[in-house]
Amino acid sequence: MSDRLGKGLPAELTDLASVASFPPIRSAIPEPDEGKRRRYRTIWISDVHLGTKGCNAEMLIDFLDSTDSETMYLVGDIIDGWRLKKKFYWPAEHNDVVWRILKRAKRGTRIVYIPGNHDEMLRPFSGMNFGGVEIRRAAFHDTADGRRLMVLHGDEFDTIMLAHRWLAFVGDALYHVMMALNRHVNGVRRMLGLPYWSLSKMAKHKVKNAVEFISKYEEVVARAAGEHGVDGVVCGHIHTAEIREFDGIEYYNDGDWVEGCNALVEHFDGRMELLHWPEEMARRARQDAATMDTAKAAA
Ligand SMILES: [Mn+2]
Repeated sequence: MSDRLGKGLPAELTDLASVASFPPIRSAIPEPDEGKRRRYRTIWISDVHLGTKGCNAEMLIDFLDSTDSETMYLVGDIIDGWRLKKKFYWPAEHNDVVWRILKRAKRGTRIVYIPGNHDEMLRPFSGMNFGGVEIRRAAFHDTADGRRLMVLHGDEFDTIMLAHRWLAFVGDALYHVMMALNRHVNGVRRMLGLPYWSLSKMAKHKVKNAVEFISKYEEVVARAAGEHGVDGVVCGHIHTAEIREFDGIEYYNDGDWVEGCNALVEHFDGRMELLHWPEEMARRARQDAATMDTAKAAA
């Protein structure tokens, strides 16, 4: 018997669909009303890695509950099919993220999902729509001020970057851990009268390479987009949020929801901005505290 759709539903997806109860019928964390949300013309998010412990789902839920847009691009690695295949992990908050995205589509947000390498099992469905979510291999976005941007996940350039590929796993976070470890180890060594150890040098060499890797990647992606005749490119994949320019081609990376918790947004006049959600949450907490103090003083 054939329970497979079209060209064949990949086994990973069948498993995922059955265990993750897609589509989720309700949200574990109640969604606040839509009145007070910040509205943008466009929102881009990527590298959420649902299905892994690294995913900052609660912060993403806060972001989704605080914002709205006419269009939202999911720029790949939203669901980590690789990791889910090895070890199944799907807490209620991860369902809540999916639920909120589908709810947005129902409310009228145009949702374009461009699968990445970790959710590549969805790539065969490019061109199809699921619950108001358009699956695309790549997309072109026209900004309010008339620029044309190419939107893709960004793993397309891994082959070009192959020589440095392993460095993609050596992120800033690891560097900071190494530096902290280095300080600690050398503090102890100094107390014991031992000479300085070279972990720091190794780490610095690695991070220098990591910085070069990121910069090179950004340039490769921007130049490739330039060859398509567009004004700029939006991608994700390397978990490093950035806005920069290479010879007149704009490069936008919307970051991730593992480490940085970033979103790229387009305002209604076409202005682009990178949001760092942990900072936004901290600012809101300070404002709430100030409001409480004012209320207390008035009472
Ligand atoms: Mn990726």
